[in-house]
Amino acid sequence: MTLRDPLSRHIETVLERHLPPPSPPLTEIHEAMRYAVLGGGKRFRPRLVYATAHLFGISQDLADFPAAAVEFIHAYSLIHDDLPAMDNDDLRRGRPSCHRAFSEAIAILAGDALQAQAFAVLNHTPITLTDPAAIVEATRFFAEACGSTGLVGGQTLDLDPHHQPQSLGELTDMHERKTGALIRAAVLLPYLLAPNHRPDEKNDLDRMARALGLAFQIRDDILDATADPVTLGRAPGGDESRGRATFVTLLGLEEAHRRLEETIAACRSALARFGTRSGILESLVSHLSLSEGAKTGPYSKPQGPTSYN
Ligand code: GRG
Repeated sequence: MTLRDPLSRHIETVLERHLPPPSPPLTEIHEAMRYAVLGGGKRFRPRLVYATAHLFGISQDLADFPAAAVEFIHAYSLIHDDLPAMDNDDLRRGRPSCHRAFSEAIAILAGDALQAQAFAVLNHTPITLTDPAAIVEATRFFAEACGSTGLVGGQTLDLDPHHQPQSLGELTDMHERKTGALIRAAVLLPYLLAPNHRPDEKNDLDRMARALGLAFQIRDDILDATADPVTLGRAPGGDESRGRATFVTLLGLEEAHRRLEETIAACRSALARFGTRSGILESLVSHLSLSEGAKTGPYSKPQGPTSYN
């Protein structure tokens, strides 16, 4: 985890602020929640929230709430994904996964509590900074992204051995839910919360968000097939060894690389109408590139503007 740039430090502070203290009688569950959230991670989703907030000119104070909410959902999904009933992974971010560091029961409950906490935080968005109706709309949208047609639906399809994706279309549909829905929420929540947002800008933003979710997953599949365990923070080749289709198993490595760069280009094209307002968002998009010529490094260490205001 790098804490070098101001935005990284800010994100850690915001996440910490919205987590319950590890004190009796709930010390263990709160420690497990803190372990899962504060134990590293590249913070891609909160960074996306701040980048889109910048695009729509909304304050960091306002963006803090959706930023914490999306990261809490992400942390819960990783805790549950690692459980024996799901992927049964012992390692997450280079450390024992939550159920290994605590118990299975505590890990399940920590995930449950983080999901509730995400919605609590989103609903604490100050009404002095945005319209209460916008908070209601954002909460509804967020619930759909997290629920059985979004994140949970994608995970359900991924775990079903009888319905493994056979085609690129089926694989893309599964990942639009499993990985894409939360990335889309990270992009669209600031738009929904922005006072006086322009409805005519939503289509291009949404097109960008969907392409970004896809690019993120293609990149993750390429890294899973090629990176070493230390870089990954987990055992590589997990999906393939479980017999699951990935963009690499369906397309081959070379074509997966080509699709990744093509999808990143689609993100940039969808952002074109926003001009310089989308500079920080575009820089995050660029960090997903794995091409030799890419000037940027991993998105954990952005080299562009690190604070969005
Ligand atoms: C349990 C409802 C439920 C859903 C789980 C997100 C997910 C669905 C499973 C995670 C499995 C996985 C490795 C998916 C690939 C994409 C992904 C979410 C990678 C991890 O995200 P990063 O790289 O993680 O942003 P860090 O550690 O940086 O936060």
